[in-house]
Amino acid sequence: MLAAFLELPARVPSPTGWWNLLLIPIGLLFSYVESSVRLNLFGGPAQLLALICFSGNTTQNDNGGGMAITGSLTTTLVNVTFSGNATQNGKGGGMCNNSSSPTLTNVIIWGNTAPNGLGIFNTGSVSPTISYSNVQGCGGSSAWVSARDVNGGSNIAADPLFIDTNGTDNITGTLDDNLRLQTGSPLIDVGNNTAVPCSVTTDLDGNLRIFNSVVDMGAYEWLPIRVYLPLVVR
Ligand SMILES: [Ca+2]
Ligand SMILES: [Ca+2]
Ligand SMILES: [Ca+2]
Repeated sequence: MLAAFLELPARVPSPTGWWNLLLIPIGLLFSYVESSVRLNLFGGPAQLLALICFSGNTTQNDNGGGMAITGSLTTTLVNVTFSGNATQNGKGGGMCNNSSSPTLTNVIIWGNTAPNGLGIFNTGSVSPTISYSNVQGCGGSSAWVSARDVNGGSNIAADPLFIDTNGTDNITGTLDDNLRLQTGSPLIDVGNNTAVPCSVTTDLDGNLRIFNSVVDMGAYEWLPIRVYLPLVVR
């Protein structure tokens, strides 16, 4: 069980954009990374990353367009979304695990680009465990294709049906990017509730984290759109 967050999200500047930063007892939690700078984790205390969208992060020559984890630290990712990240000449458009074996649950890695290792690139002695997640190209748990990632079960490989990955400005990595799930997304109600830290009660929008009894994959929980017709009084 994880203790409650110490602070509500606070916007802090990154070298070229901004991050929302949460502090939790076991380390730093970045709730949103949206800049041209990817997140790098090097050693240090155990890290929990939850309710995060990595979108539009790029690197020229390094591995891991969205983030890179280096060293033998304990990293847990829960309900994190990687989309629209890229490495131009490296490997792993979404993330790179270098001598580190994170645990991924309820995670989406979709629509990231790299010359090699489309979503995840592993190097060194690593064996990330992935479960209840949607990873592009993984084949799903029933037809697992990755020799380096451990299939923890209940994984799928399906178009997430994001609402609009690059938003109304059609530019990936800006504030209007919409990585919420459309109605009918195969990622709705297929996550693992027990992986959600008890201190995480809302999604990235501040809505209920678990709606319809089962948590969705990714940083956002799908909610039905409720339309209320205007009341006409005669
Ligand atoms: Ca945009
Ligand atoms: Ca668009
Ligand atoms: Ca749900």
